[in-house]
Amino acid sequence: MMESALTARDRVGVQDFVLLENHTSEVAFIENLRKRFKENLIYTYIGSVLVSVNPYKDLEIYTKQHMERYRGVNFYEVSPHIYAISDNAYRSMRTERRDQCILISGESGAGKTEASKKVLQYYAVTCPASGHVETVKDRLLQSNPVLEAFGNAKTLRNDNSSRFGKYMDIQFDFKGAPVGGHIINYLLEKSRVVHQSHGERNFHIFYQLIEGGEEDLLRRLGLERTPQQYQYLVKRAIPPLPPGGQCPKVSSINDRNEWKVVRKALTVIGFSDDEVEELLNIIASVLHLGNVQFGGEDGGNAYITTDTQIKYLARLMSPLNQEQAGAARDALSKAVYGRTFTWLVNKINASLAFKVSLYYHISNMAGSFELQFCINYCNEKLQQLFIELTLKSEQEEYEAEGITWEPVQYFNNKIICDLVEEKFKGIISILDEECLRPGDASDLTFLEKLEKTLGGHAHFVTHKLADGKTRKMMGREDFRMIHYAGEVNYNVNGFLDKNNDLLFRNLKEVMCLSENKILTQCFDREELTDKKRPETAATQFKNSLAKLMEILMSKEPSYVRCIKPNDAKQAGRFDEVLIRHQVKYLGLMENLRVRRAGFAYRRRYEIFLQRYKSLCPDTWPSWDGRLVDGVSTLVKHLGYKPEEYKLGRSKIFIRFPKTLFATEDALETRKHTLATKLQACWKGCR
Ligand code: AOV
Repeated sequence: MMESALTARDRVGVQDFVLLENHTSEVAFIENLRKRFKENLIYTYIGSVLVSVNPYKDLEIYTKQHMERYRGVNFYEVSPHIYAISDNAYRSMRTERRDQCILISGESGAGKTEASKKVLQYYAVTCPASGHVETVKDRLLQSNPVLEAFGNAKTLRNDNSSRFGKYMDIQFDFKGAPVGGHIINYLLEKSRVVHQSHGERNFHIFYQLIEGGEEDLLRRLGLERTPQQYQYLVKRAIPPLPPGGQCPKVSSINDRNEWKVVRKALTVIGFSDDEVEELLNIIASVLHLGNVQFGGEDGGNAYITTDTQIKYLARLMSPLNQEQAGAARDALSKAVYGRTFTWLVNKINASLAFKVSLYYHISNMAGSFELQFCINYCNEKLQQLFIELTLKSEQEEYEAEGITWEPVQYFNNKIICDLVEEKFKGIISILDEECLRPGDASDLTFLEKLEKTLGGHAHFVTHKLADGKTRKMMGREDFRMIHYAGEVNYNVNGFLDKNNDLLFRNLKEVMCLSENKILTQCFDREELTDKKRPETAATQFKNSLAKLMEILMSKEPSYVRCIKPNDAKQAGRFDEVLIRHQVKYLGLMENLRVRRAGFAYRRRYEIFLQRYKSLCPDTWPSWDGRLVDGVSTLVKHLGYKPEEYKLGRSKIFIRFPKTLFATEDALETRKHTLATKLQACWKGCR
């Protein structure tokens, strides 16, 4: 027997959270997510926002047939899908001629990278192509494995975690064919090059090269096929320091196969064999550099204990003590790797750039950043943008439809953004001030300054209480921020160093003298003569974030909010505590509240009429008059009360889900009765 609409809703929940009976209840929200997750329905909308729960298993929902199903179809007519978001953005770009962006957010392992790949694949398959466009499509797709090899690593939370922030533009010509692309990278986690936490790995490329590199290539690079040989890959514990990653093999990763994929991708993107060799030379040098060990002389100066050919290091580093020499070596490795990564991104960009007179962008942004502080600051900014734009688009729609706007109360997190970025008295300004101050500046003097300037701020807390007493449960080296998503403690240790991100001048000089063409591009001689102090890491990040916000504000956004269902990376496990936390931190309840403040449901007249016209004798089988009159006749016949709906210029707005459900149920009943009648008739005929 056919399942009624009511029982189907009981089983699989609603496909748009705005249709939840009790939209302010977090319990109902999570219950709906759970129902759908159990049925492998990983996607649900909040209006036009897509919420996605990582299934941790391959679902049969990304085939060519699925892509076709979403192509050119109205957003709400098919079940929620990343393809619907992709298609909708593409069509808005073409019909409204406005740049679009798709913003993907969520915590590590929630599925951001996968989602962005699905968007790319959708465009690669469904968009028209002509002439050189095929190569652009290929290059766009092939840029992924390359960036992942150099920018992703196994972490405890995700076997393929992006350790950098990514923003990608795809440019389309007036026919809607992708003709170019541009990638901006943010804050690569460089510290991973020299150290990884237990159970984590360095960037994939190191293992791929060692496992997959051809014999003669490895010989030229002086590499052995054993990761255990390399300090940066498997660090022995040197007391008091704990051991490093210790995790060269991961069951879910096949480095040898990946090597082949990456090597081929480099060629497709347009790297010559010589360039590839130079690139790999740098990767190998970093490994060799990591194996340079220092001992301590009686006088305290370092000497190199490892017998390698890198003699210059000895000369350069001998004025340093053992610890300083090690730190200088690591700083060099980080700088070399970090700059090479940026070079790689620029190189990919150059290969994607095509001059076209008319183009639009569809962009997406995913990622994780070096400093937790920067990640949280970025999230705070994105949340601000999100609420502003959601409110704005609601308001615009009401205005366009001629319906009075009912103001919505919401929490504006500007106060927290200001706390971080405001000139002179924001945390970044104070940090920079300490970094520039000669003399006794340290992480602790930075904390003191924060206390002096920000003590008493509603979103900033340290262990010091106003009356001079100390707050229990808080470390003396910590400050706490009350983010919109919750409280986070930050330990100030290392803040100054990471922000300064300094590299000894003489090491820079050596790099400039290198014969490796990539390195000479990465280390510009002008840098040596430039008297100006380079911008600090936090300020660089603040500025690039401001630029990003500007770009995003100029586009029409779509949102994908990714949720990680459990920490074990297991299929079918729905960990409620973890999910509740993410629902909060992604601001989903607030988003739903804004979206539901006025009307739960809205549809264009023709779509509404088409779906429900059979429920009224006056509109069935067709309505010849004006659409708005047809809808009006229909809903009056269905018994809608005046306070339950409004008629705009092109759409009907329905205030409560129950009104719509009653109509849906009526439709199901009618279909069912019709089917029974037909069956009876059929039997009669036989
Ligand atoms: P992330 O991008 O959000 O983390 P990923 O996109 O790398 O997370 O997803 C983590 C893993 O979850 C992937 O490697 C897949 O195994 C699985 N996964 C994610 N989405 C899907 C899906 N739609 N279908 C099947 N499996 C999926 V990070 O880059 O760590 O912030 O830095």
